Amino acid sequence: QDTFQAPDYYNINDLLTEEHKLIREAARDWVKRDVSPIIEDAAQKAEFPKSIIRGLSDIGAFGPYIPEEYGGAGLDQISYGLIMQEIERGDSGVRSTASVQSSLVMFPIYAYGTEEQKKKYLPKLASGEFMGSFGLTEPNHGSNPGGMTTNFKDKGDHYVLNGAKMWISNAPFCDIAVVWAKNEEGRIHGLIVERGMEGFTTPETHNKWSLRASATGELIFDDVKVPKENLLPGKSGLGAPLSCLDSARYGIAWGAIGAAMDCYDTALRYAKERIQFDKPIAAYQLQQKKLAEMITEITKAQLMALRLGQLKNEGKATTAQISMAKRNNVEMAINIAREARQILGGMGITGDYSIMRHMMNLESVITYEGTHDIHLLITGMDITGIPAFK
Ligand code: TGC
Ligand code: FAD
Repeated sequence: QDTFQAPDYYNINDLLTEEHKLIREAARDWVKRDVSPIIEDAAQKAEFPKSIIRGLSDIGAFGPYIPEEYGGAGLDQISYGLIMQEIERGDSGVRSTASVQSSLVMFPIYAYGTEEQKKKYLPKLASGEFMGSFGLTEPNHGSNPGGMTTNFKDKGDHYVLNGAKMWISNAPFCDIAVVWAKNEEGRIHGLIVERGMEGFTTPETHNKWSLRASATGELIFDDVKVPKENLLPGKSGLGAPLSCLDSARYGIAWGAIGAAMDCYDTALRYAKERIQFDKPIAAYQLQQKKLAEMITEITKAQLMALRLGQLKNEGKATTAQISMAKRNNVEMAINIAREARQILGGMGITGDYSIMRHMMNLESVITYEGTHDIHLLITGMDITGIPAFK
């Protein structure tokens, strides 16, 4: 049974609206009921549990901030963050699926698509009838997506797409992919590629020790004919995919708090119950130091995420502010997972507890959506005005 109790040391709850709390409770209840009982088995088997797609849609995790007229939940950015926090409390892989669907597939179609594209795809993505993936990373271009070689040529009434994307969440089962590719002038555009188009394949990536309950794969394009109406006309250049990353990275800044809260809650409970040398291990200063530092770091991360959410609601959050929160909160979560695992001793390495799964998942979270190093360099560039990437 999932007995999770969310830590809220600074009464951050009081800063939320009634709507925020209702949305968070609905997501929390759903994770307890439908995710926690099945997720360890899915991770052990390295299978994405498709049974949760409907529930993700029901709690508003597919397009939380996309307007209701397109099937989204029409919520604010803090609600979006709270949903991501609760889902990642269950598992980072489940949050990945929601992040990709919302911020990397629905957002670019909503922001840069035509009215026809929005009507055709967004309601089906919001309901989970269509699942999407986002192809930016390539085998030879990860941190440097601007160097991509995937390309499309204008053939009169259609485009022909060639190339390959790697490390793509949801790829093995996606119905559509938002793919970033260069035209003949080398300008980056987004194209909607549909499963079934000839020459489009999505082989799964196996043998992952991280994010095992999320399906990862490649997107391979071998002379794929893409109708011209599938190009996203609203924005081109590297800034178009990077703007989608802003939204997903913001969600991760909240999501990581969920994983950290779960590790802390599990470790605190265990420390109070586990007796060694005739006392609960929570009575020893070394364990208290770990737990006290965890709750301090969680509280700082919660405040950072909430303030960032307020800035996002006002349309004022910058890319660099989002990078700082993603970087800080994921590192916070991975450190807490490692400390919490130690508090559980040998039990910490088993699947009877969620901590080791969170710890392994967070190795992906600290790498994708911009590595820990890249986010540090984004902060460095912002404060000095000098890009140190190249
Ligand atoms: P740079 O020259 O800095 O920028 C190119 C153009 O883009 C503009 N721009 C942005 N526009 C909107 N939003 C942003 N956040 C933007 N950041 C930059 C910029 O102004 C410029 O515009 P213009 O008009 O001057 O051309 O680009 P660069 O090539 O030097 O690269 C900068 C760098 C390294 C920060 C960027 O490439 C980067 O962020 N790299 C990391 C790649 C990354 O995060 N990939 C993620 C792939 S998706 C993923 O991981 C999904 S996991 C999903 C899950 O399961 O949750
Ligand atoms: P590299 O870019 O090769 O980096 C290797 C190391 O070099 C890192 O430590 C990095 O920080 C460092 N480094 C690179 N450049 C610099 C520099 N300029 N200065 C200092 N250090 C540097 N991508 C998508 O497009 N869509 C997805 O859905 C998606 N899902 C993913 C799911 C998973 C499970 C994983 C693991 C990845 C996913 N990615 C996805 C890809 C992810 O975004 C990339 O892995 C990430 O951007 C890093 O690229 P890379 O793996 O090629 O590493």
